[in-house]
Formats: sequence, C-alpha cells, structure tokens
Amino acid sequence: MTASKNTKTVKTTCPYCGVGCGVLATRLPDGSVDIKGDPDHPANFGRLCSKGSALGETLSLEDRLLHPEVNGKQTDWASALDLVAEKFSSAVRDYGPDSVAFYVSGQILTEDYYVANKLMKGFIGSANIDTNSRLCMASSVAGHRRAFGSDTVPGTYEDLESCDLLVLVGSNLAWCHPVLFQRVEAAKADNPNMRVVVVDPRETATCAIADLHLALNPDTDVSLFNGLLAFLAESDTLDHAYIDSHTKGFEAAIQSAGACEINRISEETGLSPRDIATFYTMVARTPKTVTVYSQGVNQSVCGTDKVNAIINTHLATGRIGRPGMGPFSATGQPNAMGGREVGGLANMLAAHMAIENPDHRALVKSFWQSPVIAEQQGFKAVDMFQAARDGRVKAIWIMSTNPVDSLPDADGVAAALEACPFVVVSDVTRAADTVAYADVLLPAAAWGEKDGTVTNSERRISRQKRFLDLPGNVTPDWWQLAEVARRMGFEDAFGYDGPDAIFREHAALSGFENEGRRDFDISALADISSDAFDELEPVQWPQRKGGSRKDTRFFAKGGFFTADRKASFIPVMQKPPRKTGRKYPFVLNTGRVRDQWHTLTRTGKAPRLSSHIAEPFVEIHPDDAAAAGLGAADLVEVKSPYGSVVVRAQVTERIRPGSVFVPMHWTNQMSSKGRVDAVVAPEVDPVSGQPGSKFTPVSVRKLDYDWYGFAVVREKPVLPRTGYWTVAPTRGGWRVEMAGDARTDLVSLARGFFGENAELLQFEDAHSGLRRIAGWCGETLTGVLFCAGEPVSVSRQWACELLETPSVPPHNRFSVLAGRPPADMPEKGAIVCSCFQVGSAEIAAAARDGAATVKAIGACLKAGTNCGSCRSEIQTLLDARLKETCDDTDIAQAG
Ligand SMILES: Nc1nc2c(c(=O)[nH]1)N[C@H]1C(S)=C(S)[C@@H](COP(=O)(O)OP(=O)(O)OC[C@H]3O[C@@H](n4cnc5c(=O)[nH]c(N)nc54)[C@H](O)[C@@H]3O)O[C@H]1N2
Ligand SMILES: Nc1nc2c(c(=O)[nH]1)N[C@H]1C(S)=C(S)[C@@H](COP(=O)(O)OP(=O)(O)OC[C@H]3O[C@@H](n4cnc5c(=O)[nH]c(N)nc54)[C@H](O)[C@@H]3O)O[C@H]1N2
Ligand code: SF4
Ligand SMILES: [Mo]
Repeated sequence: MTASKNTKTVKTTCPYCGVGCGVLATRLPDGSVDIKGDPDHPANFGRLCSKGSALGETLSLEDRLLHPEVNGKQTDWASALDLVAEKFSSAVRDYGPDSVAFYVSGQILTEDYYVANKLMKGFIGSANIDTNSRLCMASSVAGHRRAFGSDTVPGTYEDLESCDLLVLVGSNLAWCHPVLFQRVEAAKADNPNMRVVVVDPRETATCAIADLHLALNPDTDVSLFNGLLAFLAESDTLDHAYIDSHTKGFEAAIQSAGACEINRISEETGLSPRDIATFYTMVARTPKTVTVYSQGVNQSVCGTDKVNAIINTHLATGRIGRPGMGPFSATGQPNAMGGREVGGLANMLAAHMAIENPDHRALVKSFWQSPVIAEQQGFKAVDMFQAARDGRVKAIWIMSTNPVDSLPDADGVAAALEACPFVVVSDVTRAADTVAYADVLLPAAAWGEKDGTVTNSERRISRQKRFLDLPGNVTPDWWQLAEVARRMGFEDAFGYDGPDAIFREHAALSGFENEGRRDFDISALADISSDAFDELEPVQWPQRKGGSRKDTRFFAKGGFFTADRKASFIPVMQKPPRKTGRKYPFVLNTGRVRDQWHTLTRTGKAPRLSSHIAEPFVEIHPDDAAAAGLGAADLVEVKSPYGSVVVRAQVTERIRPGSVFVPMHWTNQMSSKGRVDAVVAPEVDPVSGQPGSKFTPVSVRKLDYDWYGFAVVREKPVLPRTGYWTVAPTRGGWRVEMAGDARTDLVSLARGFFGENAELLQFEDAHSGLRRIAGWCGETLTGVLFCAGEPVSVSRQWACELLETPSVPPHNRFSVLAGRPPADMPEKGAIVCSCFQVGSAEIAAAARDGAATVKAIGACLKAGTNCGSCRSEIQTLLDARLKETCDDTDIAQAG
C-alpha cells in the first residue's frame, strides 16, 4: 500500500451516526485537517452537527495502535497473521467450525464486512459472525422481516420533511441524528401544519420541537400502538383496498390489539386519556404520517413486537412507501445498513438472503464457489460471549467494537474474554477497554485512512475516502481478513486488490439470480471501474441493472418480498407490566448524549466535545432524589445484580419518577467506575436477540466521601487507584473530577498532577471550607486543584480557561485560586454551544436582556449559528425561563 500524498479537498462521509453526512476534508499545510459539510451531499446539504464538525480534533495519533502485537509485544504483520490463521484453522480442525467466532461492527465499511461474512459463512462454514448491530438494529431487522419478508426501510429522509405528522418513538433525534433533526426543524418552520409527537419516557432535547410529548411507562409502546390500530379501525381510517390487495393477517392483528379502551391504555402506559386521544386523533386525521423509531423501540425485550405494532398501523392505513408516509427505522451507526446488506448478522446470509432458505444458501454458495455454506444461525452477540465464557468458542476475532463496555453484563463479557483461549482485537486505539484482553492486537486504518462505502438510514450508499497517510503499520480491516483467509487456504476467493474489487463482487451478488425477487439489488454498479468507484456519488438503492432509478421507495403498491408478495400483519400483545422489586426499585434507562460517540475512543479526544458534558451522570426525579437523600451533584451508586457504577446526580423533572437514566459512554479509560453496561442485565428479545438496554431494575444510593475535588491539569494526570474520578480533555490540558477518603494527602496528589518540581501555592477559605492548590513551573500554570468536604462549587469553565492563559505573572497568582471569574468577567456556566463555547449562564443573561428566541441568542452570542446541534437546548433554556433559576456556577458538569 502506498501512502496518500493527497492534500486537496476530499469528499468523504462522516464516521459517526446513520444520517451519513457528506464531509469535505482538506489537509492543511500545518498538518491539521479542515472539515466542512458537503453542500452537494443529499443527506446533509452542507450541514454538520457538533460531532461531525469536530472531526478534525480527533485525528491525532495519541493512543493510536500502530503495529501488530502478540501477547503485548510488537511484531510484524506476517507473524501476527500467521498466528491468527493457525489458531482459527486448528480450532476448526479440532472442534469444528462453530468453535470460532467473529464479532464485528456497524462501523466497518461494507467491503470489510463483506469479506468477514464471506470468510465465516462460506469458507469456515459457520454462521458465528455477529455484530454490535445486534445491540442496535436487530429488532428492526426482525420486525421488517416478519412484516415485509425482507429487511427493507421503505422510505427516505424527504418523507420526514414532507409529512404533516412526524411521530418519534424512542428516538432522541436532536442529539442522536442531529442533522436529520435540523432538516425536520426547518421543514416544520416552513409547514405550519406539521406536527411532531415524541414518544419517550424521558423529556429529551428532541421535545423542544414536539407538539405533544407522550412520556409513557417504559416498555409499554405495544399497548400504545395496538390502541392506535384499534382506534384507526374503529374510526374507519383504514385503507381497505390496500389491506385487501397487499396484506394478510389483518383480522388476527386487530383481534390481538383488542378494543380501543382509552382507560385501559392509560393505565398500561401511564399516559393521560386526553393525551392518548389527542395522539390517536392526530394520526387518524393525518394521511401523511411518518413514524420514526430507534433504540427506545429496538433495545427492549419486546423490541420486535414494538416494531411490528408500529408497522401494523402503517399497513392498515396504506401509509407506506408514498411521499411523506411510512414507518422509518433510524439507524445508529454509519454502516448499520451496509452490515445488513452483506448479511453480517448471525441469522442472515448475504445480500439480504435468509440463512434458513435452502435456495438462498445454494445461490450464495454457487456465487462464492465456496466449499461449504453455513446451514443454520450462529451465536447472537450475547450468546456468543456466553459461549466464549463456557468454552464452546475457542477463538474470537473482535473488530471495530468495544464489547467490554457496550454489551450488557459487561463484566461477564470481560470474564468471557479472559476465559477464551484466543482473542484477536482489531482496533485503531489502545485506549479501549477490550484491547486489554487481546492475545493478538491488529492495528486498523482509521477514518480518513481507509477507503470504501457505507449505507445510511435511507439506503444511500456513500464513499468514505482516504485523505491521510497510513500511520505506522496500520492496515484496513478488509485486508487483515483477506490475508487471514488466504493463510487459511482460501487464496483464490480472497485475492482482492482493493475495496473496489470487493464492492463489485458484493454488487454482483446482489443481482445474482435476483430478477426482482429480493429488495437489495445494486447490480447496476457491478461493473463499476476503479476510477468510477473513486468518484461514486451518493446513490440510493435499489439500483437494478437496467432498472428505473427514480423513486427508490418501496411498497406503495405492495410488492413485498414474501412468497405471495403480501405483507404480514403481526398480531402482538402488550406484555404484563415489568416489575422492579424492593431491592432494585428503579428502572435503569441508558442512552446517549449530544457530543459523545459510544465508548469515547474518538469524540473523547476533542476538548470542545467534552465541554458539553464532561462527566457520567444519573438523571433522577426530584421526588426520588429527596427520598434517597440525594442532592444535586452528589455522587451516586447505581447497582443491579450484575454490577454497579458511580456517577454524578442530576436531579431533574425531565425523567419520570421511578426511572433513572445513565449515559452509555464512559469507560475505565475515562472514569473510575462509569461503565454502565456492567449494570445492564443481559436479557434479550426472544425474536431478535437484541438486549433490552433500556430497562434494568437497579438500586440507587448516595455515596459519601471525605473530600471532593475538581482539577485542571496541563499534563495528562495519573489518577489515584482509590476513590472516584472522571477525566476529560480540555483546551490546554485535562479536567478531573474526584472524590476520596481522609487518607488522601492532597498536597502529594497535587504534586503528582502538577509536576514534582512545580512551585505550589495554597489557600484555604475558612468560611467555605474550599481548599485550593495551584502549581507553577516558571510562569506557566501547570494546574489547579479545588477541594471541599462537599461537591465542589467552582466555575469549571473559567478554571479550564486558566490553562489557556499563556502565563500568569507572580503578583496575579492569587486570582487563580479564586474559584470564579473576576467580577468584570461574566460567568459562562455549563457549555451549551460547543462550537463557540457559549455557556448556559451567558444564554440566561442574554435572555434576561431581552433575547427571546434562539435566533436572537444566535445574533448576540453566536451560539447555535455554526453546527446548530445546541439549538434545541437553547430553546429548552428559553422555554424553562432558566434565566430566573440558573446557578451562577456549574457545580456538576452533568448540568
Ligand atoms: N450523540 C450521539 N449520537 C449517536 C450515537 C452516539 O453515541 N452519540 N450513537 C448512534 C447509534 S449507534 C445509535 S443506535 C443511535 C441511537 O439513537 P437513539 O435511539 O435516538 O438514542 P438513545 O439515547 O439510545 O435512546 C433513545 C431514547 O429511547 C428512550 N426510551 C427508553 N425506554 C423507552 C421505551 O420503553 N419506549 C420508548 N418509546 N422510548 C424509550 C430513551 O429515554 C432515549 O431518550 O444514535 C446514533 N447517534
Ligand atoms: N447500556 C447501553 N449499551 C449500549 C447501548 C445503549 O444504548 N445502552 N447502545 C448499543 C448500541 S446501539 C451500539 S451501536 C453499541 C456501540 O458500542 P461499540 O461498538 O462497542 O462502541 P464504539 O465506541 O463505537 O466502539 C468502536 C471501537 O472500534 C474502534 N474503531 C473505530 N474505527 C475503527 C476501524 O475503522 N477499524 C477498527 N478495527 N476499529 C475501529 C474504536 O476505537 C472503538 O474501540 O453500544 C451498544 N451498547
Ligand atoms: S448528523 Fe452529525 S454525527 Fe451524524 S453523520 Fe451527520 S455530522 Fe456525522
Ligand atoms: Mo447503535
């Protein structure tokens, strides 16, 4: 592989969420990379959210894995690959094909994924390849296949803009699909008739544009949508012609839904009868309805039923596949869809074919000319790690995912990797908790270094392109897989010379003996030349050879991918209310925050992204907090039978009583005990095998420490082994939250942070009990530590900015110990706009001075005028009139 010397602007795709925004990346002469939204990309038309616009800050080589390692020792590629091939081959020989497994990711490219799936299912002969999409999209896949006979997303992003009613179920679109959210926001501003309903037990940033928020009891969506189906039938809003010509099973579904008894539904869902009736009437009256669903639906032990309850309502009204109508599953990862296309799940084959279908198996086997083909489903993610734990899996290869942090019962996953005789991890960083368990570490090319394609939520295939040289010895994931395949004796089938060759094969397979029988068909691209592949513009499938390319929607006129081409209504029933017991009385809900991506290995490098929320937290209702004796910013243990976390209390009415919410992002790299998946129960949906990551019974308990601290430090600090800590990057250094017991010697702690030779200055405020220690090397401030007997109240933002001050003359040193900005410098509060570093207190002050709209705030503070990701929060601040109540210091960064 030759290194790219390309310094011109390259059109590529954002590596984060499933919106799939086009990015223009330009390498600047100083080595930095300028990132802009691609105005021509049909997903974003030039927009980027906070994470996308900060991509340039995540490209440093700090913590990067640059060379292969075996048992912790650097080695060359040939030795590492020989060993992997030898161990996988010998396990297959001695224990059979099902003794090995791949666990891959919706963040590898389609070409990587295709090779992994081909090797496991067609050459090793097992279906033991699963992916983190099991934790993400499996219920949507299962629901689509039950209803449509194929895993098809019928609609497009334009439908979300052109509908009159958008129902968002278990989706925090404002934070998780921000650019799509912005498109919806703009459409709503243009169409005064458009209504938005949010169905989510929590009040999220997405609620800023909601006309109705249905804060239902957790896992009662089936009741709500079954009630809706019954209402549609009773109010005669059905499309009888569509039902008769294109569907089957309507009667059974209606029967299973029962009558539309608003009071019963109200009891089950906890929603007021009035809100339920309003919602049902809105849907009945609005033909152009789109229902978007995401993890509040999928990540549930009844996730597949939730998906079908939603789809049933669209089939019954014929509102599917027509402009502005349809069910729409928003995908999480950049290539969740590509992974489904290649069949990367343990219960799929390739090109949307079914492993249980003998014709499909024969077809794929003959296309691959493979010696074998997997005959039955392999291990789904949770079972795969269980099998590794109990010795059935002897060798596992983990690629581009961090299961020790992201799978439920995460400590059990760590134990499984301890127990498994041979663990290979391909990653881009060594700062990932899973890396510690690898026997062989393979350094992978990261975003900007690799080439291939991804498919976004609306079935649009876009190019990810290389614009950086490959550092050290890194190689792309497809190459690692193909090299191992060749060493396992499958030379002929894996002799690819680049991702374009793999893409051509993938495209050809999609059209092979297809003739309209399968939804996924991109055979029009099967002969694409290398140059054309390089220049490939974003393209939505289907792209059948010789077929029409205009309307890419599915199912307006039926044509489902079942044997009789009819869709199936699936009768579903609300399960009895899920109980929490006396020992674990709260429901733990988990999910995402605006500016972080999963386990922080990439967004965790960008100071501006950590300025929004720098610490793991638990949202808890004020009544529950009071009952537990918890105050704002206290440290809290959240515990289940599986494990516990220690996080900061965020007391808020945005969460329902009885529920708590903890973000999924924090790991052992960035916190002492923030890995929430250690707490999450490994219970799965019986149909899809997807874990119910949004519902685990837990207890909540205040933890008392002798001292609490906050520090800003220039050099990356080595954290104490005991007590509580969280660390995050900030411009010019690091910020640390801490708490510990009386035995801690704070001066030595400070010395450790600020450098052995630092000159220390101390001050203790007898009145507040706040102790401050600052360190200098010459005129350079190397850090400040603030400590108190209770959670420390200092202005975090001001303290972080101290590190950006070039030098502090000796006579000014005491100002550093003040804990808050001088009187002539306004307090910022917690950062809301990460692009321009505008804080909540500044927004509150501007609101007090008369800026009453998001636009007015933008005009005076610039907040919200770059990526726009914070506009919903600004709206929320304005709505809540936080100007009266806003604290002048941001005690807990969770705020
Ligand atoms: N900032 C950011 N964006 C991301 C990601 C990220 O890590 N960070 N990850 C990407 C990925 S992979 C994914 S999968 C998507 C996820 O995108 P989303 O699904 O929108 O995000 P989550 O926060 O996981 O969960 C959504 C909501 O489900 C709600 N919920 C919980 N229980 C229930 C319930 O019983 N019923 C209903 N109706 N709702 C419920 C939660 O309160 C939460 O607000 O985000 C993608 N985008
Ligand atoms: N409690 C709870 N748990 C959850 C969820 C939740 O809502 N709640 N959500 C679930 C969902 S939807 C998802 S998608 C998962 C995500 O969970 P993970 O996939 O485990 O999270 P990431 O941090 O994205 O892990 C990606 C890893 O791949 C590495 N990497 C990045 N690029 C490349 C590359 O090109 N090649 C290789 N080989 N490695 C690369 C990164 O450094 C990182 O270590 O988490 C799931 N877990
Ligand atoms: S919305 Fe943000 S994270 Fe998602 S693809 Fe676009 S820029 Fe990337
Ligand atoms: Mo996801």
